[in-house]
Amino acid sequence: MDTIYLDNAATTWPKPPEVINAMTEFLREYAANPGRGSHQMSVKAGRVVFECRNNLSKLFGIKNPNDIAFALNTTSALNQAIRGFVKPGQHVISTGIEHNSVRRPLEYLRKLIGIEITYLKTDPQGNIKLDDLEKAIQSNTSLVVCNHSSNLMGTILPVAEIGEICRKHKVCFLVDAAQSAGHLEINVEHMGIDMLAFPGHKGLFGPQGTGGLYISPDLELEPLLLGGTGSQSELVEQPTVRPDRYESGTLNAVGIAGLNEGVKFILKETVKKIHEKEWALTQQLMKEIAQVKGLKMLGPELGENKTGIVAFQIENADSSEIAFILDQSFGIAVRAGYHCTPLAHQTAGTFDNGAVRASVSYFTTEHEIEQMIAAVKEISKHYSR
Ligand code: ALA
Repeated sequence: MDTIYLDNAATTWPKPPEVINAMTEFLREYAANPGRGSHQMSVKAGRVVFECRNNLSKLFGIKNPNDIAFALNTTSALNQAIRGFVKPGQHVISTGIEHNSVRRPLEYLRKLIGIEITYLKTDPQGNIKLDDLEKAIQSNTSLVVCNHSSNLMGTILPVAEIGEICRKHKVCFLVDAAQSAGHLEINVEHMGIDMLAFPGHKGLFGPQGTGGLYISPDLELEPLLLGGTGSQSELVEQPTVRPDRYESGTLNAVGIAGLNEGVKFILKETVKKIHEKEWALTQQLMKEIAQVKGLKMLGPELGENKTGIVAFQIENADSSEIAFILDQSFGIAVRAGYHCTPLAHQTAGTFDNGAVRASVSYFTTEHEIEQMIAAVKEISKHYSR
């Protein structure tokens, strides 16, 4: 049985063949240390890292590629951003649909250095009111941090409008692009984004262990990691030069070689086309499973804009059990439970039992969605009373 892979919000699969080829070529022909030696292999490894930074800059409207620091994933990028920026006594605003990768660093700082946090009220579909944001800003507010799209519901937050409010009040704006990079248009200049944390292994089609953080040239963060940067080795202190300041230790250059091809693939296909296809697939799935008795769908209604995520609960059924049956009996991979976002589950009213989440990618086919629909209909029969 071929796997029908609907867990793309966690990690996209399959990857474009170019990604795999570039990684194989890197390992076979020039897997030396980038930015460390002056020999030809090292220079070639450094070049692919440089090229990837350039392509990411094109994708996100970033002027200087050196303002991007590579990271292991969105979580490490968010930790660098939050823990490197927020100071004792400051106030941070976030929302009721954040991932633990935002919530936990914030709560850690609350305990450690006494920061204040406001989570904006969020409706059950995951929407915030911009008015509430304006009202929540205090004289000591230094940062607004939110996701661009919810990893539970696919809800899209109005980041350009939030960015405008942040600019007006001179508050720094950090966006968690875990579910939007490669899926939705992002332009840090036009959207007023000061820091952008993004994964490589999701919408950008890179391998796991890749991602990054854009840091506006106007900001100076406390680096989370200190150590070898391959530059200014004579200094006792961490260099200030970018991106080295935020990239201690050998980079995952083989992963970045793959990510580079993933980003090139997106630039070629266009984010618009990718989003349109993913949205159409969610609509196909939502339209059909909405008719299943006892099924509760989370997030935006049919016809509304969203990313490629469809989460649901079936009455009388445990979400993990549904995911297990989908996998074992139908060969369909989804993710169930709390998706590292208890906040969003509280907002959606599914904190009791979690939810089943199906997430599509550009490579998902209509036929695969038809099979998912048939499976959900079949499984639900066993739970209807
Ligand atoms: N944060 C990822 C997800 O939503 C892993 O599944």
